[in-house]
Amino acid sequence: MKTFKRTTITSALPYANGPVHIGHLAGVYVPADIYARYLRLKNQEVLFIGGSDEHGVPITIKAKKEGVTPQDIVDRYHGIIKKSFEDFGITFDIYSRTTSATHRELASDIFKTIDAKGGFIQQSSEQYYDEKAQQFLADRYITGKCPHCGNENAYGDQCEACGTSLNPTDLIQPKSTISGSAPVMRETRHWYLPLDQHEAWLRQWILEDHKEWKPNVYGQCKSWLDMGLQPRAVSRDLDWGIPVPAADAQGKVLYVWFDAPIGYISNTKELLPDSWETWWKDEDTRLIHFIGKDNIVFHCIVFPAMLKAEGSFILPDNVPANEFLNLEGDKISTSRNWAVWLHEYLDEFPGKQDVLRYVLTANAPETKDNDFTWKDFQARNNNELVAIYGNFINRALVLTQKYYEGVVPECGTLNDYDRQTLEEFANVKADLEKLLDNFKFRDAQKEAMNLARIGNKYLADTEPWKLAKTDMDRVATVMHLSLQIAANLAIAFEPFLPFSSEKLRRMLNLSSFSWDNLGKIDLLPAGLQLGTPELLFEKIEDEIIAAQVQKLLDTKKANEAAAWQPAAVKPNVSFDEFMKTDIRVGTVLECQKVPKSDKLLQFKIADGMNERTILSGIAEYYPNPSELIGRQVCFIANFEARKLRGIFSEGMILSAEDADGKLVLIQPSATVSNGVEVK
Ligand code: B3M
Ligand code: ZN
Repeated sequence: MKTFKRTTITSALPYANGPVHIGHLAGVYVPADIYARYLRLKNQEVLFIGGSDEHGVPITIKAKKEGVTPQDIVDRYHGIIKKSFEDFGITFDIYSRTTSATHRELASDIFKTIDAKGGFIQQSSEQYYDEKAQQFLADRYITGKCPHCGNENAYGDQCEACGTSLNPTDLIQPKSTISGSAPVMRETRHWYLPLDQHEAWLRQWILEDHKEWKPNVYGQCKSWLDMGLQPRAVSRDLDWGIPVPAADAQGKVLYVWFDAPIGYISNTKELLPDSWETWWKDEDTRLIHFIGKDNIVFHCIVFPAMLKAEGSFILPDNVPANEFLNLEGDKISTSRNWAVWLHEYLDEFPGKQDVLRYVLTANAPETKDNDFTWKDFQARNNNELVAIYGNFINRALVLTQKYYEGVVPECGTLNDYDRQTLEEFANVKADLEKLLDNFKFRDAQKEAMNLARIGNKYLADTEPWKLAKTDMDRVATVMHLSLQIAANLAIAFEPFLPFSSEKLRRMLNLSSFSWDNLGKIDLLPAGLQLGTPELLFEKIEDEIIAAQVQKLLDTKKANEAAAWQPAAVKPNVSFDEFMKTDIRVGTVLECQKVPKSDKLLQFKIADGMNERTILSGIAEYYPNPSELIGRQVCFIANFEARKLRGIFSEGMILSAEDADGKLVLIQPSATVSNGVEVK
């Protein structure tokens, strides 16, 4: 294994067309931050680069929808995203953006260098053009009928009804979303990166030289390479992006996936105008990309091919991509608002950044898609953070306060049980390193929690509160060791739970705070005055969780209502057939719930001739049935009588069923005589 002098860590640049949610955090930013913090604690040279991806078609579509400019959109979301990351303690050395001047210039320069070296080919192709709007249409700007499922509103790249990915030419009766007119085919020329020419070295570099990459990453690369690589267009006909720096490039910009990864480099350059090249060109620098699985091909194949074509850059040493995080069993979706947004979480759980960081790492989708549920969130908080880690720290500090006024007591002679406990955590440092070095953050966090378990068990077994009655020497030793374990926890958890570690560090008055100290038992000298004990974590009650679950249920309902479509019309009936159904108006005389039934209401109706009893399954929509007394309703008078729950129902009362399934009674718009016919 080659040793490196420094590490450049990048994390995917989120599109600045919406806020960030727990899926982003779990898949990319928390792992990248854990890694960056870990290396810094080890006193290694690290640079952690982030930023917003501010080009691309979705941003222009969002702008158009809102009647603002794309710049307005990215300004808004860049700010929100940047703040969310700061709030969650993601320690970027810089968080910049791809609309910066530095980026624009560097992306242009890299394009020019590759172009000058003959690293691109140009190809013509036919693409849809909107003659009315006088512009070429990106795939997303074309809608039409899906050839697979018949959905009338499929997009040029995908049908959202059946999930099939499409080409714009697959659409039946395509339409431009800009002018509404039917687009025509027109020839256009673009620059392509001839990936086919890079295939041989990519095969060697990934499949032979990087067998250590995560199986999900390696496997995806292998299947791309085995399918054979094709030239990829790196320019687009669009008016939002970085203009293609070449002759005859009017109206063309760099494809967003060409400029975005260069953002890593330009953000480094913005931060370190004089030394940025050390982080990107020196063979002693190790480059690590943290991304989600949908970005693997761009980071493992396309971007390396760009860097190679340019000629002066290093290639990534590893790309620890994660799979996806689902939310309560469903795919996270921005358009369906099926997400836990970071800025909303912080409003609703102020100060609880570490709880989310903990849960997301405990459930990180490292090897397969994983699920976030609020119940699990609560359980991990209450049963792990509070009951194990928090409880141990609290007992250690409160007892020290009680017996020694918060001063670290002298350690006496260790007994066998002390030694056995110390042995158990002697390996923590090595174990943690092995996991962290291999991007196994879930297991690493578990290991840190095990250390807290050891501490908890030590206190539970030694019971210093009982010893205090008989043997204060022994209490001193137990508390001394417990406090050393607490200090170790502050270090071990720092990459994962930085806010709590900071708090704990203050409470322990812990000055030597580095990874090297992990596993030592002399971190807090006897005589040291500790700070005031505070709770590290607090229990989260059922109501709080129920409210979050309800919020998601409301979202689901709203989505269903938005997606609602009227049922297809039934086959025609003749006038005579219709007249066979005898619909009449009557007045409600009595109305109550049928005992032991959630659904049924029992009505007594004045039907103009007599009174009749009708049962209707609308109880859940009318919680106060007596309110209905005196109302007029429509009912089918010649509906065959049926016995329900031992009661004869003589007719059927008419209701309309709303999009969300709710039933509402049909009532004449003015009072009429009981018994009149509805026709
Ligand atoms: N913006 C896609 C994404 O947010 C893209 C990543 C760019 S990384 C250079 O998933
Ligand atoms: Zn379809």
